[in-house]
Order: sequence, then C-alpha cells, then structure tokens
Amino acid sequence: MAEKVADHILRRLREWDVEKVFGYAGDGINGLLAAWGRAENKPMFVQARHEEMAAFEAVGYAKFSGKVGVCAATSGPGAIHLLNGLYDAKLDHVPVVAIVGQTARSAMGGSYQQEVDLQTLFKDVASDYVQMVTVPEQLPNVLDRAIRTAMAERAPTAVIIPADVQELEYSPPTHEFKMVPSSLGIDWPKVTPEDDAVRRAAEILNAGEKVAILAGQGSRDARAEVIEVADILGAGVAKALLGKDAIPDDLPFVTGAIGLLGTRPSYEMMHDADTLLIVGSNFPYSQFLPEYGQCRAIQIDIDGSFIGMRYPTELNLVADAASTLRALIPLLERNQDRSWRNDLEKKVSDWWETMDAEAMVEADPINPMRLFSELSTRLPDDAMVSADSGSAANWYARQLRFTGNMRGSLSGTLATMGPGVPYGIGAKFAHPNRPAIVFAGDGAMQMNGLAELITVKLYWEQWSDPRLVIAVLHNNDLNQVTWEMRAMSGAPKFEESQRIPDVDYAAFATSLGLAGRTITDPSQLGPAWDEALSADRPTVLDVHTDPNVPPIPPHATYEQVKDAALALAKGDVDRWGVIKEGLKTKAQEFLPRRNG
Ligand SMILES: Cc1ncc(C[n+]2csc(CCOP(=O)(O)OP(=O)(O)O)c2C)c(N)n1
Repeated sequence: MAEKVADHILRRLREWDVEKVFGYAGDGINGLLAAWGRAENKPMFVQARHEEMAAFEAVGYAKFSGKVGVCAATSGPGAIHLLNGLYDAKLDHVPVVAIVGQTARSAMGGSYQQEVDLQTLFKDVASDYVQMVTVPEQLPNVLDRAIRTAMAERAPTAVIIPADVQELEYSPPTHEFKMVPSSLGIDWPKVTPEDDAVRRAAEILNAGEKVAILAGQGSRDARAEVIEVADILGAGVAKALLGKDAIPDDLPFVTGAIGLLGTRPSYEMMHDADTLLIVGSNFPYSQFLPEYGQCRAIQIDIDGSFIGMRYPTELNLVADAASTLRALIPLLERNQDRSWRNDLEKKVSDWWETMDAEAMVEADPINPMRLFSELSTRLPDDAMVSADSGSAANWYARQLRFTGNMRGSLSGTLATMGPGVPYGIGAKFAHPNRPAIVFAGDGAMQMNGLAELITVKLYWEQWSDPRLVIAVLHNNDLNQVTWEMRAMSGAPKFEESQRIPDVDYAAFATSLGLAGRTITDPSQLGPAWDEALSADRPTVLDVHTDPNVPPIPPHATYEQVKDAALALAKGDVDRWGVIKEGLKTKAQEFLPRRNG
C-alpha cells in the first residue's frame, strides 16, 4: 500500500526519535489516527482528557527529558484547547511541536464546521514557526523545520495539516524549481565566548568584594562550574524558580529561591552585593535584584535576545554557560577575604532553621509548610517534583531542599493553574523508572488535576516505577489569590470567588484504583510520605491544610503587611485565624537560632 501523508508524518517523527505524542482525537486528525493504527502506535499516542492537558504533558515531558515534546489535536476546538499549554512552553522556553488538523482544503474559507483561522490563532504562541502543509511535497520541510526551530529557539511551533492532505499519497520533494528538500537531525555547536570577553568578565569579578550569583535554568549543565566560580570568588548563589534544581540546596552558600517566592538570605544578598553574575536566568523581577548602579554586573546567556534587559549589566556574554565559566575559572583570583561568604553561610543556616521552625508551627488542622518539610528529608535522590500555581509554589520554592540528581519544574513564567498533574504525567513518560511528586492546590485539582488522574489510571501500569505521588493542599480556598488580595490590594477575602467546594480527593483516587489517603493530623504526614514513596501504585495524599498560614514572603514589605492588616480589619471572614497563624509564623524569624 502506498504511504499516505499521515503515515509519513509518523515515520518522520520516529526518525526524529520522538517516542511519545500527547494528544486527543477528532475528525480533523482522523487520517493521522488511522495512520497510528497502521504504525502499531509508534510513536506512542498518549491520550489526555483535554488538549490543554496534552500540551502541558508535552511541556512536562520536554522539561524533564530535555527532548522536544510533541502534542496533537483536532482542528477548531482541539487546537484552541492547546493554547494555554503552548503558551506555558513559550514563556518557559521549552521546545514543543503541536500537530493540528484543519478542515479539508475544499472547505477552507467557507466558514465550515470547526474552521478556525489556525495560522492566525497560533501566530503569537508559535511565532517562531507556524505553517500549513497543503501538498505532500511540502511535508518534510515543514515538519523538520518545526522540530528544528522548536529545539533551536526553545519555543513552541505548530504544523497544520488539513484533513484531506493527511489522506493523500505521500510524494517527496523533487529536484525541481519551487521544491524544498529537507534533512534529519542537527548537531548543536557549543557556543564559546571570545577571549577578550572572558578577560573583561574576569576583571569585573576579580574587582568585586561581595559577589552574588543568580543561577537560572540555563545553568543546569554548568553546575560544577557555578560551584567552582562561587568558591573562588567567595560568592553566594541565589536561584531563579526554574533553576531550583540547577544547584543543590545542601551547599552552605546557596541562598535558595529569589523573588516573591524567595528566601530572606537571597533577598539580603542582593541587597548588599557589589557585583552580580547572572548565569542562564531571565528572572524578571528587578526589585529583587540589587539597586541599579549598586553592582557591576555580567550576564551569561545562550540567547542574545534575552540578555541585558533585567539589570543594567556591564557585560552581556552570549555563550554556553559551562564553556564560559570554564574559560573564566583560570583567570579568577581567589578572594582571600571570606567574610562576605561566611556571613552568607550563617544567614543560610539560620534560614533553614527558621524554615524548619515555621513548618512546625501548629495550624488548623495542618500547616502546609510541614507537608513540604516532611518530604524534604525523604525525597528520593532521583525524584522529579512539580508544583501547581497557587500557594504550593511558595512552599515548593522555599521549603523543599533539592540535592543530588533531583529534578523540579513548574509553570515558572506563565504561572498558569493546572499543569501540576500533567507535568507529573509528562515526567513519568520521560523517565518511567524515576519517582514523581506533584503538589497541587484543591483549586488546581478541580480545574485539571482530577480529570488527569483518569489519565494516570490509564497508563500507570506501564511505568517501571509506579510511584507518582500527588499531594493535594486541601484548604477549600483559592488561597494564593486570597492572600494576594489581602496583601496587595488590602481587600478582605471575597467568599463567593475564593471559597471552593469540598471534594474527597482520596476517595476519587481510590475509585480509580489508585491509592488514596486523607490526612488531617500533622503527625500522619511523615508516615504518609513513607507509605506513598514505597507504594506499588500512584497515590493521592489528600492533605487538609490551613488556609490561614500566610504564603507572604518573610521579607514582605511594610506596605504589604499593612495592607493585609487593613484587609483583615475590613471584616475578612478568616481574620482571627489569619492573625493567629501569621503572628506565630512570623515569630519564628525572631526567635534565637542555634547559630544566632
Ligand atoms: C488558569 C489560571 N487561572 C487563574 C489563575 C490565578 N490564580 C493563581 S493561584 C490561584 C489559586 C489557586 O488555588 P488552589 O489551586 O486551590 O491553591 P491554593 O493557593 O489554595 O493552595 C489562582 C486562582 C491562574 N494563575 N491561572
């Protein structure tokens, strides 16, 4: 039988080593689905409950595997559903290719059923490459280019294939006028910096007395080099949210997260530094970086279009992080005055003690921080962790200690609700032999997570390590926003928008054949983690957490604290609980520490 365009698409994906495609069916891609049947499901079609979830799964897969993620959807509504996941990929710089159907060419422009102008729809999200295949000879170039562009630009791209084109007999581009050939694969260069730029960087860093390093996800492959540079310069290392797993938290000079979800040592380091080295980070909140003019600053980034715009940097070095730091190290002079570093290390150790103490503050019924701190000491070395957007992202950033080969990610820039469970699924498909852990608010579970537990039910028996633990912060509140309203707008909790219905998440899990456990007493947390981390199937921990524990950063400004207080005074329904928990938590910072 002659090969159809749809067969060739799958063949080409296999040739690119694409092993999984996260998708959802529809008649806009019927030709493709039939080809999947003929191809014995290679690459594997992973069926999500919703196209947004398929896109999130492709993003999670790409984030945890380092490979390109691929998702597929039908025309019109299916393509529209993909959008939020594709924007997540765009904003966090993740390579994802979307393959979508379109109505037949004969109907195009006729306001036909499910006909949406997909090139316009995807124009912004897939701005690096969006193209429609209208004849078979166009296919290899368009598909290959979408994959290569996604990888080269670390961005989403989209390929639109009308339903009738999928059914055409495939014929390759010929050696003729107006034909575009294509080829597989790509060998990436290591972009090394010029000697002169390295010398200038060394001069700036050697002149610094109080050097602060900000490491982002672009420093993940430069872990050893960042540590060595920090050691020579006597510097501290703060981490952007997406770089949380880049540099381990058990190093005494790693100050942890930075920003609204950040730590006090990171905040203070940036406040006092005289030199700033940014490695592979696009951290946008300049108010958490040193004052403009306070520091001589260098940024190293592989992408010239994302450099020099977060801090007034003196030197913008477009190159690979590891090669640049390796070239720099022989030119760096060891900072003999270790007082800055010693001071930072003391702050870091005090901070961790504070975090442990805050997690042990009693709450009603469970302090959410304790859910995270109990895991920190139990995290398997090869764990992959994700958190949904909501209060969980705060505790993920501040409470969890990543060491060894642990990986972690979340929707760092779009900060969308809903990717927690899909990221966990994407991670399990990336590394079925590693345990995955997801933290999700009850709002996020009701939005997407509960539906995707059904996807977990569908696939978990195929994973060689069945452990996927989903910890639900069950507080019956859209808590992060409730707190943002109190702290940022001085507005009391608006029950009608913030309160969410009660659901038994553990019972839902067990109804699907997964393990489920409800936890209402903090002393059950440790044993529950132990059980879930040795379970023979995925587990949902339904943890009844206290919405009155404030996710406000410990370095909250006076204005924010004042606004929160005003909001409470205006008649917030939870005011007494909030005041009690807020004061108890805050007090932990001022109690004397062992090293203090
Ligand atoms: C798609 C989307 N809708 C709304 C928001 C705004 N938002 C951010 S966090 C949050 C609350 C999350 O509530 P929940 O999942 O219950 O977690 P909690 O903060 O209560 O722990 C909301 C509504 C968002 N970021 N993304």
